[in-house]
Amino acid sequence: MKDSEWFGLVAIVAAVLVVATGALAISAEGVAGGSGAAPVTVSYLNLTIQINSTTGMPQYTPANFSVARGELFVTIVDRDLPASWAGCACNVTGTQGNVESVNGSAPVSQVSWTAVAHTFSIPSLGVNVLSPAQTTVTFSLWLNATGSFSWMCMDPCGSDGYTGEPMGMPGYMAGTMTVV
Ligand SMILES: [Cu+2]
Repeated sequence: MKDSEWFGLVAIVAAVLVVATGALAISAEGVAGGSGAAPVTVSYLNLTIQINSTTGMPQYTPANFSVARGELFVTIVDRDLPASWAGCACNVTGTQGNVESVNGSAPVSQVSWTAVAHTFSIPSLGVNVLSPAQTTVTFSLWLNATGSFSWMCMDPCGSDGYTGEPMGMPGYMAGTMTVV
């Protein structure tokens, strides 16, 4: 091998190493959600929807909660009855894969409007999850930013549809998710 060929080979190997190192750095950032080498934080949130025995209105518990930035696994246990929301497009959005699971089902991107009782929606994050009556819903969110995010139920579950209680009522069908 001539000297010029040898130097050429060394240059090619060096270039390949540079490219490979760059790819590793990119994938490590991807796994950590763009925050360098920091480990991914995984947290869990359990929400229940049941009829408040005093007011007789369906209520999310808890309504105000804190979660960690990173990957969040959410479970909603819905003990209410269906609302027969005829205007519902009932598409799942903003969750990982834009899907949810109902009673442990394979992931679904849509739920029948005849089954839905409430939603868990965070408009500022594009999140919309349908909660069918008498089911357990599971889904996951990727939370990139800290801060306070308002959530609400978009299903007209109020006494007179969209405006009556408990629609929009803090502590019942609306609240704040704080990401720390
Ligand atoms: Cu509701």
